[in-house]
Parts: sequence; structure tokens; C-alpha cells
Amino acid sequence: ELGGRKAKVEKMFGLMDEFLKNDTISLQKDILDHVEFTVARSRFSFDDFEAYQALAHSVRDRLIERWHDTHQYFKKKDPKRIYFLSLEFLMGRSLTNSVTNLGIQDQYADALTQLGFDYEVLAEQEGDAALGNGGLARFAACQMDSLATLDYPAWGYGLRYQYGLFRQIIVDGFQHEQPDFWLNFGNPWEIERVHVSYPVKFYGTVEEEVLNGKKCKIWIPGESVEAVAYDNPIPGYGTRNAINLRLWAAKPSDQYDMESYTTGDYINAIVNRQKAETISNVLYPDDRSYQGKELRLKQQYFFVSASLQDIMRRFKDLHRSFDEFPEKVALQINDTHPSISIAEVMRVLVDEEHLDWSKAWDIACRIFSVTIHAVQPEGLEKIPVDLLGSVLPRHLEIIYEINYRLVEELKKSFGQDYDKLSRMSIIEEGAVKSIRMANLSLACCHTVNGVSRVHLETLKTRVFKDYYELWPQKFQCKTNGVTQRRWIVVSNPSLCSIISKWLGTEAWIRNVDLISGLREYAKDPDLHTEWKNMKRVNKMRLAEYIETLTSVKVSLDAMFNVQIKRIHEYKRQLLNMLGIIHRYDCIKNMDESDKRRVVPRVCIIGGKAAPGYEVAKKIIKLCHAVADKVNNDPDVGDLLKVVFIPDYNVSVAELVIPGSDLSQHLSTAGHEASGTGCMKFLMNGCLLLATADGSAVEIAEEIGAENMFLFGAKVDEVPALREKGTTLKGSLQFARVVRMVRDGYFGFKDYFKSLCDTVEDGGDFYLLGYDFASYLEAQAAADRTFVDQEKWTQMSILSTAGSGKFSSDRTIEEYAQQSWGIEPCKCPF
Ligand code: AZC
Repeated sequence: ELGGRKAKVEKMFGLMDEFLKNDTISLQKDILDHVEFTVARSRFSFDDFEAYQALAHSVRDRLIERWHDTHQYFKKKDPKRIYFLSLEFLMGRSLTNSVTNLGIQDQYADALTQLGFDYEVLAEQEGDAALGNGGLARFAACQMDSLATLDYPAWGYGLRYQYGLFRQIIVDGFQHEQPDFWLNFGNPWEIERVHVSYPVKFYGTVEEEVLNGKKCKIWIPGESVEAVAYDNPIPGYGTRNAINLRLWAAKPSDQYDMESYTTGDYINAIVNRQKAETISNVLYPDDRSYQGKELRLKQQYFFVSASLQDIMRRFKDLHRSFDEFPEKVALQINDTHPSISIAEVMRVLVDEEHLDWSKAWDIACRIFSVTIHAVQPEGLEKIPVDLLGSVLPRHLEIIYEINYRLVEELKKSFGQDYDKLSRMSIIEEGAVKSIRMANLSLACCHTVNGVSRVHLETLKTRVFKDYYELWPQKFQCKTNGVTQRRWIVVSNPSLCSIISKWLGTEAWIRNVDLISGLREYAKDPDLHTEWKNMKRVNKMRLAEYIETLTSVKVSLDAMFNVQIKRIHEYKRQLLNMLGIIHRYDCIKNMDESDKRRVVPRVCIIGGKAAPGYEVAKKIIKLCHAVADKVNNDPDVGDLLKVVFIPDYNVSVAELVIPGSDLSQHLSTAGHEASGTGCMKFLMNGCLLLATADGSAVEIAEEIGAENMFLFGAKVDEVPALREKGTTLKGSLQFARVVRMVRDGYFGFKDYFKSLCDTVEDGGDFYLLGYDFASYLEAQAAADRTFVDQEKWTQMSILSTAGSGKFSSDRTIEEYAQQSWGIEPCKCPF
């Protein structure tokens, strides 16, 4: 029998080419085959979009090849794997990134030119995969790239939303949301695995049963939904490894509802079954709070349950005893969203695998680690007990049991300090009794990570103070990072060539520490010339984009000053707007000779507001109102332009960042956990104007505070400033610009009233008034420096040169060593 099988396998191998070939002719042949057989268009007539689809499929073939080899190899070696659970991944486009990581961009570009197509034009055909809101989700995507590149045996697990983050369209200056139909034209980057599916159960009751003389609980669920796997290969750079991002989609299950078929209501039975799919329908678009939504809880449990079934199946294929589980499995929970997985692991180990509670708990405590991305305790998820009890009755019992044992243990340390016990409890008593998902994670995880040093301090001293005092060893700092593959190599190819040329090697693309070698040439006039040309070409590209979108013509000599990120009060886009209004007001009051000394500016703002976030939406409207006035004022001309870029997303960032001179990171100190946008700007040699918050503090250490424009209150000053509250008055300048908005200088007087109230009338929680003067000073310092182009260019080079620490490669190495205990597993070439 064995001999027969071997012969078959050999025959199959004989029929296949060893590997797909990457010479120009083979690539052309592959693309044309895909035009004809995958896209089903004639190879004599196909448009750019069809060419993109065919191209994407030919790249996908190459990805699949590596991905198979990698998984075969992982299976053979059976290393400890890291499973990264995240409800959001913001991947953006895949084509250019994949082709770059596969190392065959030039070959593809040639192949396409010969077919009469332009690689860059085709790349523009791709839409973004936007299965996430902002920083947390994009960071997850950068981590996947680094995990693959550094050869770690890793899997990502998440949800395949039918609709990603909403599209932002602007009508008369107001944000409107439209659904993101990202799957309408198919998605060549995923592989549907109809045979990889698991039932996920909800609702029902818990019953007691006696098994081998022991009482046990069993969950009798009331509903079952099928989770079907969609695999997204993630190629590493400079390695054959390609890891998997497995996203689950909900499909109706054929179990459990046979009943309805016998009632004769065939049509309704089908329609009801279809409702199952709603679980993976849509991403929640609010990045701060989603408290108490049943669908949200079902999404969390749905992807966690399917992922854990998949992980346990893989483990059980090779291992008999769960004693070995912690040696083979590390589970990372990305923020508190997947923390129901802790209860699920306990349920499976205790109820299904019949382990003792204490043994199961010991295993759970050794496999889980968590990263918190929020600063405010309000950002941490709570689930009402009634809701959890109805959707997942057995999990609620398990959480109660975990909490009972936790509190017993806490009593040993803290005696009868009931205040402390109630703060640390997983159950929050109150008007609505709730489960604190963060506390569940703290009780179980062996490591609790903050995303910058400042953030970790906040977690230790404020948010999780009690837990830190009890278990200081659990708390670790893993400063975020971003991948230089996407953020330099793909999005700024000219900078990429300059760096490689001056360092004499491309090795920095995998080993970014080398980038500090640029420091040596920070004053070299030849490098300056190349650097300035690179910036100008990128600015030109951005200016064309701006003109196409907004019809505003901008001058390339102006300083491109950018703030792109989710719109939030704490990120203070309003401070930026008030600064712009101040600048406008000054220009209006200048005579011609003063005007000649003004550094022309293009102020670029982009970002989405959560659909229900009124203040954020008003800020967007204010940007447009100010832009309308300023851009059409002949007194101002090219000295000031204001541009709002609609529908900000990953691919917009890839275009905007390389073309920026100055970027703004204005969060009130102590509010931005880390910030990762600033790292992308830094890598691209854009100077930073920032508060000493989140990762900006560490950036200042790396590049020297003299190479950026820091301003504003410090983290430890903020609480005292708030105490002073009403007695704190902003400067006269501040009062004047707010008054302009209030008085309807930009129209919409009534509409902006409440926005003005947030920063005056004793409010101003985010300290815009207090920081305004120092903000203007920092802006003035930026102007002075910009006039001295040599100085500016030198600071720009030093920014890139000092960005090494902020690569997600460094972050991932720290996680691998300090939290997960995993080793690289490199698939041989
Ligand atoms: C963000 C933080 O706000 C940001 O400071 C940090 O850099 C980023 O995570 C990555 O750690 N948090 C979120 O995006 N949060 C959510 C729920 O979207």
C-alpha cells in the first residue's frame, strides 16, 4: 500500500514544475493564463482592472507555494507557535507589498511593460483591506509582516468582515459614511477553505451531569453557526517563509434547525438560517467604546471559539497530553477584545477535556499574554452580566469561578480591604453589573504589555495600579514599531534607493539598526541634493493627488504640514485648526513686506470620525469651513492652503507620508498610548511637531529633542493643570481665534457653538487653551528652521537615521523573547 502511494506521489511531482518560475517570459505567460482562465477575459482584450486581477492571481500562486512549504516545514519541526488573536487587522493593499517581499518587483514590472501595462497603474487598481479602525489594527498588520520576515512560527486569527471600515465621503464639508463593499469584485489575496470550518455555539443552558462518579457541567447550546476559514498568506521579506492570517466568516450551520424544516415554513427557515451570517457582517467603527452590544460579543466569541478549535486540533494531531500545551502554544490577545478566549480555554479544558480546574488554570496562565492599547479606563471593555449570561451561559459561570478564586487569593494579600478587592474584582457591581474584560486578562495572563514607556507607566500607576502592586513582574513595555518594508521600501522607493546607496547595502531592510549609518552623512552636500530631490518628487505626487481630489492647487515650495489619524478630541485636530486660524488672522493683518517673510504652508488633514461622535464630526466640518475661506482669499494666495483629504486609509497614508515635510502629533500628554503614525513619518524623514506623549518621548531620545519640535504640558503636569480647571485661561490669542469661530467668521455659527464650548467655559479637558501658546512657538520654530534648508535637510536625515528602534522587527523580537518564548523556524530554500 505504502509503495503504491509513494509511486503516485512521485508521479504527481513529475507532472509539476519544481517551482513557479520568475523570469519575465514565465511571468507574462502566467498573467495571460490568469486573464483567460481565472478572470475569464480574452487575452486580446482586457482592461487595467482585469490586468490587475490576473497579476494578483499570479502573485498569489507564488505566495501559496511558499505558504505551503512553510506550513509543511512547521509541521515537520513542530516548534512552539505564537497565535495572535485580534478582532482587527488593517492590511491595506497586498499587491506591492507581496511583490516586494517576494523580491520579484523588477521582473513583474518588466513583464507588464512588455504586455503594454504599467505596474504602478495596475497597483492603483487595488482597494484597501480595511478590517480595522486605526492604530491597533494597523499595528497588528505590521506585526504580521515582521513575524513572517523574522521566520517566527506564527498565525494570525481574526474576523473576515463583509464590510470593513466605512468609506468617508464629504458632502458640503460634512462627513457621511458609506459601506465598504470591499469584497464585491472578489479578493484574490484570500483562499477560501470550505473544508476548514467549525461550529460555534451560542445561548442555551448549563446542566449538571455525573461522569465517572464526578459532577460536571455541560453546556447545552441553543444555536450553532459555522465558522469558515479564509486564509491570507503573509510573505516575509528575504525569506521563503510565508505565514498565515486566518480570518473566519460566519455561515449558517446545518445542525440544530432541522426542526424548522419539519414545520413546513421552508422559506422562513432558510431566511432565518441566513441571519447567522450577520455575525461577520460589519466591523464596529468606533475605536473607543462598544459597551454592551450583543453582536459585538458574538463577534468576539465567534472568532475566538473557531480559532481555539483550530489551534487545539493542530495540537492534538501531534500531542496526547495537554501538559505539553504551554510548550507548543503561546496565545497573544490584542487588547481586551479577544479576552473571552480565557474563559473558552478553561471551558474546553475542564468541560471537554476533563482536566482538573487547577491544572487547567495553570495551563491558561502559562499560555496567555495581553497587550493593552488604551490609556483611559473607559476604553477597556465591559460586558453586562445579563448579556454574557444569555449569550454564553457557561462562560459566565466560569468567569464567576475564576473571580471567586481570584478574590480568595487577593484576600490573602490584602485582607479585608474591600475597596481594593472591589476594584480588582472581575465583576463590577453597579447599576449594570458587568464583567471587566481587562481584569479577566490581568488575572490570567503571564505578561501585560504596554505599547510605550509612558503608557506602561500609566498602566502601572493609574489604570492597573492595584494589579501592578500585586504582580509587578507581569508588567512589561514593548514599544510599538512599524514595518520598514511597507513604510519605506514600498511607499517611498526613491528613499529606499538612497538609503541602500549610502549604506552600501540593502541589508537594512531586514536589519533596520543599520539605518543609523546615515548619521555619518547627515551633512554631506551630495546626500542633501539627493534627499531634497526625493522629497520634491514625492511632494509633486502628493500635490497632484490633492488637486485631483479637491481642486486646490498647492505650491511645492510651501511646507507640507500634515496631521492624518482618526479624529479625536484628545488627538486635538482642533488645536491644529485653531493654529491655522491664527496663522490666517496674522497674514490678514500683515503688510506686503511682512508677508514676504511668511513661510508658505499647505496644511493637510485627514481622518475619519466615528459615526456617532458629534464633536469629531464638527471638527471635520470646521476644517472644511476654514479651508473654504482661506483657500479663496486673494490676500493669502499661496501663503496658506488648507486641505482635507477624504477617506483616509492605509494607501492614502502611503502616498501622503513620503510627501510631507512636517507632521503633527498633538495629543494631550498622557492620552496617546503610543502612536505609530509618527514612526512612519520619522522613517520617511518628515520632521515631527509633537507633545511629549506616547512614543514621541522615545523618539526624542533616539534622534535628540533638538531634531524635533516638542511643545505643551508634560504627562505629569496634566493632572494638576486640570485641577486648576476654570482658573486656567488660555492666552489672548487663543481667546481671539475661538471667538472668530464663535462669531461665525467661517459661517455655521450655531453649529460650531458647542465645539467652542468644549475648549472654553471652564471645560477644556484636553488643555488646548493651556498648550496654545507653546504650540504656536513650536510652529514658529518649524518656520524658522524651514527657511534654513540645509538645517532642515540635516534634521530630516537624522530623523530617518534615528528611526531604527521603531521598526516592528524590534518590537516582535521583544515579544518573542520576553512574552512568547518562541524561536525562529526558517523554511530552507
Ligand atoms: C491605538 C492607540 O490609540 C495608539 O496610541 C497606539 O499606537 C495603537 O493603538 C497601537 O498600539 N489604539 C487603538 O487603535 N484602539 C482601538 C480600539 O482601535
